[in-house]
Amino acid sequence: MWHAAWLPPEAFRALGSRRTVVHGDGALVDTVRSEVDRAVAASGSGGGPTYDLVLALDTAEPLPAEAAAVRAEAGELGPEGFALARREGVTVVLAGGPAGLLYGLFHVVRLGESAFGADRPIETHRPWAARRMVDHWDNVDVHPVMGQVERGYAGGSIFWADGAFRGDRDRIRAYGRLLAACGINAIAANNVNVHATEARLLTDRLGDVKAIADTLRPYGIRVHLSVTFAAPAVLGGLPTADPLDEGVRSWWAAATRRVYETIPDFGGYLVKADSEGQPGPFAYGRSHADGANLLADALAPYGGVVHWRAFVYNHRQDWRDRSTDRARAAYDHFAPLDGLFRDNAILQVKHGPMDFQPREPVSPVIAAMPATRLAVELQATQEYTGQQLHACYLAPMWSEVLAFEPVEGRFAELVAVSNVGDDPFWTGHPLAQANLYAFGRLAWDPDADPLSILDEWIDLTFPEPPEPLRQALHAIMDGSWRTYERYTSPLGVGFMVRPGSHYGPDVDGYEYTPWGTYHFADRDGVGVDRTRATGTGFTGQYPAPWSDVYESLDRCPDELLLFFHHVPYGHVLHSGSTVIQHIYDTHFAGAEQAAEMRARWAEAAGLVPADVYDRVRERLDEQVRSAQEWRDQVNAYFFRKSGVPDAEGRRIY
Ligand code: BDP
Repeated sequence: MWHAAWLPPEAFRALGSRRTVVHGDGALVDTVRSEVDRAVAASGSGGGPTYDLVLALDTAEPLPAEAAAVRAEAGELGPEGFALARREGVTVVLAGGPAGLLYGLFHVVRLGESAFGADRPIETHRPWAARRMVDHWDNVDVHPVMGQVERGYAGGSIFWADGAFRGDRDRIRAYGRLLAACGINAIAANNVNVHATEARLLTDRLGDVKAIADTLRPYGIRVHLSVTFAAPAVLGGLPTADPLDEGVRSWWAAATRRVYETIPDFGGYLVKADSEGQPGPFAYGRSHADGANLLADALAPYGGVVHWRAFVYNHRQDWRDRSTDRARAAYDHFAPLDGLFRDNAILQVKHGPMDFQPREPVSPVIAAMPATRLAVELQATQEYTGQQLHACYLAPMWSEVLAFEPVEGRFAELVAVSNVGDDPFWTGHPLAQANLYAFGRLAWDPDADPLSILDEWIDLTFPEPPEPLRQALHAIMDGSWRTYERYTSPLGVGFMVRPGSHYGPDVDGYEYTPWGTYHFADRDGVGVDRTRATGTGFTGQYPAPWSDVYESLDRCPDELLLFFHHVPYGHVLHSGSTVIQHIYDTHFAGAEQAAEMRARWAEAAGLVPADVYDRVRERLDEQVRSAQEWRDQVNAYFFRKSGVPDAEGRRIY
């Protein structure tokens, strides 16, 4: 069995003790009705004598007077929007479409009793992004190195096990509820690295995709599929997968027609091409616009979209050749293609120029492609942020990305790599649930405050939380991303992780490898010179004034200093500390803060279910151990390189 995560029955208490009327028809409205019925049944109250909650589609006829009044004032709600008001003892949710009714219902659940108190003036809610998507890096076959879920830290896949569809529809349905309750409306059901079995999901294994789509549809979630660019060759037996070849174009058209015959509301394709060994258009001398447009054209008749990933770089670099810079790659490949993509091709860009490090600047690609539809990809699965063994609440980082001024308004969709598996707590670390929840809420409203979102998650997950529990959770989670940043690689330099697994420190693990992920530490200094003046020129990929801010040693923010500059250990930061002393101080502080986090969790004993308590406790033990390991290795490494002692005289090994 599995935990109810942020939808335990108690979260529906306020709803369950009401008499509710639902107006409207259709599958999603039926879902709303069944949610209401379930809440009423669980409360055992049978609801009040007269209705005090109206949930209505704005097209429903006739509407009760209260809802008709809201309709008269609500304005355009859109297919997923809703209006909420409370007047004369009746709360009204009026939705522009069935999905909006579902989101309105979950909003009432979030509000709890406060939805039924004093009068509330009419407020309208509409999602910022039309698509709010999670990508599952789930394999159908167990991959010999990556396992069932690539970079998965929460057990097996909820969709696939050992080469087949798991068939556990109850679990998939429960997952759909969780996603809908935080506003997510699309998933990709398989890994972007498409191996032989996964490729066949497009053809003879399409029935499994249909089963997932059918199960998630009642929660307003559309299913997308990762496909291999080589499909016409590997599945269709064609001699080529050249995007301009007529045979290839017809193959994709026919394959896509079959997909839509089977799954009429299929979302579209997700493609990782010419990246880390995946096939792509480069093999045929074609551009990535040619590649993306091929699939976009096949999908267009059905309203489908292709998400084409911008994560394209050379992973076989010569580390001795300092002229290449992996950070530049996505921009160099894609910025010249701006304006060449079809309307239903969406370029999916990782939020940073490298690869989901705990601290990176925002990718310059996002500001460079005004004539292209863009999605920003975040990583909920904690590949580089503690692998769901460490508590690391990522929403504050994501908020910073979303608020970065040059990219605001430049992209229209958010995607997260999923952190979910078949673990009873869904995410391995129970507190990692908050990352998935927060992702959905930020995709709905990027301006939402990450700490308020955390409160929402706390209230839903541990209904009516005692104040000490709320405080302990905030003490542990609010600053956990910055704490993680403190005890791992310093000042934005990244990648001091163990190669392959990406867990734990290995200070030089990637330094002399082909992956393009270097820190260049020597006896004099550390950091990557990405300036135009003397370095790789990466700073020039940003618009002004950011290109100048990052170029300038004086103006570059401390936390990104080593991402953009190679500096001596004695370089003085804006904070007043030297780089070397900052490294020592933050690593001692980060490890201490991890220990404090563990101490605070003791306050939650008896206030959360015992298995949740124990699981979090175990993981905090590991976090404390691992943070000390990071501290000791990073500090010892820089002490030995630099020979500079710690000003505080603390022990460095
Ligand atoms: C990297 C992961 C790798 C993924 C790749 C990607 O290490 O497993 O396949 O990203 O995003 O972070 O395609």
